[in-house]
Amino acid sequence: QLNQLAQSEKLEKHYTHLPRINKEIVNNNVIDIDDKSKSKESNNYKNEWYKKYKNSEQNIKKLQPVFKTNSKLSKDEKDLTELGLVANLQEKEIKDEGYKIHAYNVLVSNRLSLHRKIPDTRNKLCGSVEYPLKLPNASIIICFYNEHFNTLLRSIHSIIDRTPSELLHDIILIDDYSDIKVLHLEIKNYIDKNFVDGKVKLFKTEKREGLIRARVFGAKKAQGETLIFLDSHIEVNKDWIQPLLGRIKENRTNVVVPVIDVINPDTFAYTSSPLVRGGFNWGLHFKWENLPKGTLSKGEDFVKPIKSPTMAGGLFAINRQYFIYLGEYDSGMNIWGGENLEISFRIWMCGGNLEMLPCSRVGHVFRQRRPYGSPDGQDTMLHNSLRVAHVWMDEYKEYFLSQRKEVEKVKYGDISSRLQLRKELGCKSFDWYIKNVYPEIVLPSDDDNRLKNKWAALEQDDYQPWHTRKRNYVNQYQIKLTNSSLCLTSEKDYKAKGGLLTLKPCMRYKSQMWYETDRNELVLSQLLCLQSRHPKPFLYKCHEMGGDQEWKHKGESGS
Ligand code: UD2
Ligand code: MN
Repeated sequence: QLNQLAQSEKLEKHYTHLPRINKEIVNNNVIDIDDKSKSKESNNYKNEWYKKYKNSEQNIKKLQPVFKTNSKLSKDEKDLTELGLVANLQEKEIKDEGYKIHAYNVLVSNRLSLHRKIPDTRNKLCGSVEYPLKLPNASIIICFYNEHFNTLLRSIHSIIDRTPSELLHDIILIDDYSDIKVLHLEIKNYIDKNFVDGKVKLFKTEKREGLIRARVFGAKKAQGETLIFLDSHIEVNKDWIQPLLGRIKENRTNVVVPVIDVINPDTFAYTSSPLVRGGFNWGLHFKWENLPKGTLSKGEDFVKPIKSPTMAGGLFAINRQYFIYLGEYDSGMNIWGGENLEISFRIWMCGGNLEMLPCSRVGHVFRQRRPYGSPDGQDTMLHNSLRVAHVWMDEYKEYFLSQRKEVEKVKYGDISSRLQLRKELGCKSFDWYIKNVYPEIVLPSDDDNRLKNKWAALEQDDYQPWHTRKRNYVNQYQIKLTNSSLCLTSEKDYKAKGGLLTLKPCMRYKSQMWYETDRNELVLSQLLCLQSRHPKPFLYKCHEMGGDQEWKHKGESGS
């Protein structure tokens, strides 16, 4: 019976994973399974192995999986489960498949509560900010395409758990014609069972529209005074909505975004993001950017609205009428990309105001790759960016076009209605936008050196927050006081934040070995950064923003 099973395709797949797991568990006990598995007899061998261990109490115990998720297994498979094999392997499959389809760890997501607690990442001062008693309500629009069930549900529950119900008009889910057909049904069932007040609504597009048209489709279903767009893999944080609605109440032309915290795609750990603003480069990629010097000089600056030249795109709040007045989105744009810069330029150039609100925090799963393409294989980012350039960028569009010679022949569709919109709204020029909203941007005509850096940045899709990117170490050394044999050493525990630094004989202690990173930081034990502060430097959490954690070598000698 087992032999039969082993031949079935499914188990074959399972068996191929066996050696790796066994090696860990059986551990030198009898045999090196990894080696044998490479031999021609590996299948026989595995069966032998299987028989041998099937009845070993001791090993069965060791092989117990962390948990079992196999209500659907056949009886034979259940036998294997007793051995701890199938469940483990199933988990591996779930995880691998999950990465393929969603580009994040669904296994971890499945294990987490749909109501899990997340750290309150706001500045302490946010707790004492007061908002008007009567805030406008919101329709929250979430479009999804093949989203992972539990992750989507956690997004919804986090909203319901952390939004005052009188402010939540409804949550409008738009299934953008997901290929995973059961998804729609499962969500519908879940909604019918769990959200009986009818505040969570589910719609489906008639064909795959892409996130831009799907959002417009959703906005047309909405009746709330404001619209809040969110991605389908997010968790909102404490009191996230009040700052957004408060600011829109002050003036309907305020379009506001929360700080986007990071949900790690592999671990689902929720961490705080630093205060940065949105910019872009001439490849028309969104990028995060340091705040202009002096923006955060007083305590209160950490809770005040911060003007941002662009938004990342996924998460923002806007008065519903104003969204319509401003021309919704460019529905000639396909699937993904470019709409974030388009709406940002449009907001600024046509009389609006785009801001980030530090006291509103929403976590987002930043994945390393986008797990889907466009049905017809179009490079939608390029297609959409061409529309942005031709409608909004006036003479500045040359900076974009000249970089990508191959784009001359690329068709980008009819843009006449968007040009018309620009005229009707009486929008300002792109030159005005650059000079007044984003004067810090480096123009290609600026000096050579800056140009070089800029070119390097061009191809990069830059929306991953800086601090989640891998830190690259370029060097490791001791820091020696000139003409002495004393080295910069962290006192006591090098893991202690705020730790003091002293000079001690150079001994290559762990507390003396500094890593230099490609961002000119000096990191001790791959953990804490050297930060300058009067009257002497100390160790602090790496904030990845340069400034007081940026150290440069002097002149030719490099000292
Ligand atoms: C970022 C934005 C995203 C969007 C995009 C540029 C954040 C956190 N995310 O990329 O919102 O502005 O830049 O276009 O700022 N979706 C559909 N139909 C599709 C494809 C995607 O409904 O055909 C959904 C998808 O399930 C998700 C949302 O649109 O909920 C955004 O897609 P994404 O998460 O792949 O985009 P992201 O975060 O990489
Ligand atoms: Mn996203």
